[in-house]
Amino acid sequence: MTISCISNQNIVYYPFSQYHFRILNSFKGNLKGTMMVSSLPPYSSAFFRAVLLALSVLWLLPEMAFAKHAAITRHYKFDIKMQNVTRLCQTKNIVTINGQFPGPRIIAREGDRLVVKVVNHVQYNVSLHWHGVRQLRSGWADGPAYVTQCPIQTGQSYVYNFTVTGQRGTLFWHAHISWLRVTVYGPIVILPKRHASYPFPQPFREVPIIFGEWWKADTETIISQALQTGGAPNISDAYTINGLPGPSYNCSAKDIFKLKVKPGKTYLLRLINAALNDELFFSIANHTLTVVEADAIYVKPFKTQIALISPGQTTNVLLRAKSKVPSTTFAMSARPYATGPAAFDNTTTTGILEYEKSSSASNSTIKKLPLLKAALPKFNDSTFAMKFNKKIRSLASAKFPANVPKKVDRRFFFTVGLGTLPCPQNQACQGPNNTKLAASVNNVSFVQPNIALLQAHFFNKAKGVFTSDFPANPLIKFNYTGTPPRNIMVKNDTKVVVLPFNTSVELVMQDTSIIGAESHPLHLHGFNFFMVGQGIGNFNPNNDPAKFNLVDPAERNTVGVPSGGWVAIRFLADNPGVWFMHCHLEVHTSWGLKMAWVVNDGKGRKQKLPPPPSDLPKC
Ligand SMILES: [Cu+2]
Repeated sequence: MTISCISNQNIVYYPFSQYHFRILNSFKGNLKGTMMVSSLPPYSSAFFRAVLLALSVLWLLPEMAFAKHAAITRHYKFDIKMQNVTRLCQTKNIVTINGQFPGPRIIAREGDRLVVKVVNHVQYNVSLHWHGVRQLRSGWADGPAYVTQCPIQTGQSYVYNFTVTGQRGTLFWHAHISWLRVTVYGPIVILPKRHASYPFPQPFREVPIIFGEWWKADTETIISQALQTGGAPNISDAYTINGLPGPSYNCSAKDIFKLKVKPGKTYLLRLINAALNDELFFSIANHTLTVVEADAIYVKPFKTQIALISPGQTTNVLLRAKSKVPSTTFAMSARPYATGPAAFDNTTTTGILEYEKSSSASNSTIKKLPLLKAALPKFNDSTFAMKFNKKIRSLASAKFPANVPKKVDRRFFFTVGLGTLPCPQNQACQGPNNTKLAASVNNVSFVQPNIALLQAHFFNKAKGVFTSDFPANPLIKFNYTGTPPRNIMVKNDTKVVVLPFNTSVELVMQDTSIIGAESHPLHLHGFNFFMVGQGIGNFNPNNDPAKFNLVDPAERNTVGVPSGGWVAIRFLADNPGVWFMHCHLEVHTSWGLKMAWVVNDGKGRKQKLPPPPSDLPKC
């Protein structure tokens, strides 16, 4: 069982059996290792002297040090190691951080620097990604393997060093190589600057709720076999809430996430979808949720019974507990929103919302209360999906403006979807008509290079690694959401789009019906983008742009391309580096639904990517 609560003033963790956290009674204490008041360049001797001084100041005068918010550096140590974990009656050796599943949470305030030392003690190559963190001029810390870094090899380490600038809310971190993120993930909580308040009533407690996906079998074997045979990988056996599947699964009566609430209090639930391959509906029986934030950006609050959250997305919702203790408990359930042609795990994960009795009533005999079920939409409810996504709007206030690019320098139109690759000779393949299943962007199925794109770019060694001719438009036009063309073969290649610094980009992503229409949650590294439009069917460049919302569109890092439809986004390429963009359904990424943007340095001193840290892993 796991409950962990965070209040803005006082960080208090309630550790239960699965999810171990230190109890911290305020942000005065350090999280792990040292914390320092610093704006000095790291790793100089002056810096270390300053650290010692700062620590002694903190030790003697902690209150004074926090009289006003000073950005600090927070150190974490992540040891990647194997750990036996039992779920659904089966024990499995999984990759974890520090032996924890889900992994430890990272907490910072807006403006803080995070320094995470990652040491790899497992047989796999690993890299970690700080999903949604903008990584302004710190692209070397972004994490996708072979994009911004070579993976950390067994026995090696790497220090991820970055500052959280202009963001506050919920994000998460996860492994970014192969399918290791299936068990290697955890929350990132970014609190507002000290003395800054939320644009909504201060919740009584804050609770991360991280959804995951669980396979009984070894997922590295599953995906490597699927890529060999060309067929679809096996579906998962369960979904989890904070690592726990809940009562609808075999052997899981004790593996239930329980949230205890006090009547009348308001809770901020930090929802994170860390599942590999499934978008999820989430609902709490007989309770209304108020959505207040998405992807670490405040949104115009709206009430809903059901939230939809795609892999890679995070959503903060307020839950107001009923004023009187009810004589029932309430299911908190999640199950997939699934639109594709393939089989999917159609099971439901459930946690339990319980009300705490007042102290006078606590002596009465504890009886088992009935569990009220949560109602969820049908699996393919695209109408709900489209309506829900339309409700997500930026605050667009003076304090939290929506800086939507009004002029567009470059326009792109990308098809995203499935396709096939030829079966190698002397092999039988399990894709359609003896082919291998694949996926692509503008029919380019991305092939991972042998060294990181960012290294190749930074050291002017792109030759033989990537080419800069990623198509801005489909090379062959067809009725994208109608009858697919006869030839559905994709091309394997490593291509990027190169953008000058500060290019404002409009990108329309169009789902295709090749093999089957499907919703694709596309994730962009290094930027937030504005979702200015979406629609069903084929994008119409003559009529649709007039309907774009340039006033208060959602600002996100992951957006669902509607099944059989399109989405239009805008972003300003103001962050030099190489930025991965891919479907956050991991199976589609494995099949090649990914590409990268290269953003060149600008002329200004603060418009250039600094050189890599000396411990950047080698391939
Ligand atoms: Cu996809």
